Amino acid sequence: MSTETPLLITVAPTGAETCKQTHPQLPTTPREILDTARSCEQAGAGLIHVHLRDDEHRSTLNLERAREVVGLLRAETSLVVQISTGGSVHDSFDDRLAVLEAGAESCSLSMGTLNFGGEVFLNPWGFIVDLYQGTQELGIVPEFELFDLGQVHALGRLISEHGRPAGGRIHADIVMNVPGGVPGTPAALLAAVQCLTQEVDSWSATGIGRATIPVALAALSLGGHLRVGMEDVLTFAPGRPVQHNRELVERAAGLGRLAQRPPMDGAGARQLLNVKPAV
Ligand code: KMH
Ligand code: ZN
Repeated sequence: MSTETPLLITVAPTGAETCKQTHPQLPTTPREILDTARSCEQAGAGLIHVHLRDDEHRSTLNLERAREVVGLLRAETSLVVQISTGGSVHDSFDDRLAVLEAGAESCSLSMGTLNFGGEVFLNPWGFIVDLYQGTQELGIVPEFELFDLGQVHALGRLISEHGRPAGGRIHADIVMNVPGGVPGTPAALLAAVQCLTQEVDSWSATGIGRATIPVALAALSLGGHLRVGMEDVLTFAPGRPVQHNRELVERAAGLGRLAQRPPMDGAGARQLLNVKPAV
């Protein structure tokens, strides 16, 4: 990976944890998610990481809702569509596996259990393997979510025991500053990158909350890609809430241009991850 590589910006617009009632600008309905996706695509995003909400704006993995949102995004944007298999900490393993059937070309795949704030995000080894084999069977390109150094190590184990993913490319996302995970510091990012298995083809990083800017700057300087969005950060600057996911994508694109790494579009993201062209 080089610092001359064009920049993949992933937008994670919704997440599972933030409450629509306290953050009305959070996109939760299929229409709002689609409008956000279009706007973020114009601003430089190449991939969208999708969480679903029900009609009451609560986190859900309902398959019908998943198919609706994925179908809209695939029909109306060129973004690579990545469904979250993490869901919320309350979702069952069965529901997290079933969402592979939503028609998305990519999915997230978390590489281990961790404390997640006051809750526990459960990803035992057997479940990781089931999910991974599901992606291989269905031809879905996984993005490996790495929340701490043990999970970075576990990715090497998964690849050596179960082979390469669908599409052949290994792309990881280092998620930093979750209370319970790796801290959101340049030193921790460097440690994680140095521990990645040599087989990793590309990686992005995201810093939760106030780690967003230090992690972005460190990732850019190490040749990594960026994930931004209201799943991860709700404050644009001290005392200034995020108004729209687009402004986070615009900021990431601006940092990328400064680093002489202009953002890649959906077609570029497909090439990077070896995801089939949009139909
Ligand atoms: N909501 C977190 C518990 C993923 O999308 O795959 C898990 C998560 C990871 O957001
Ligand atoms: Zn997520």
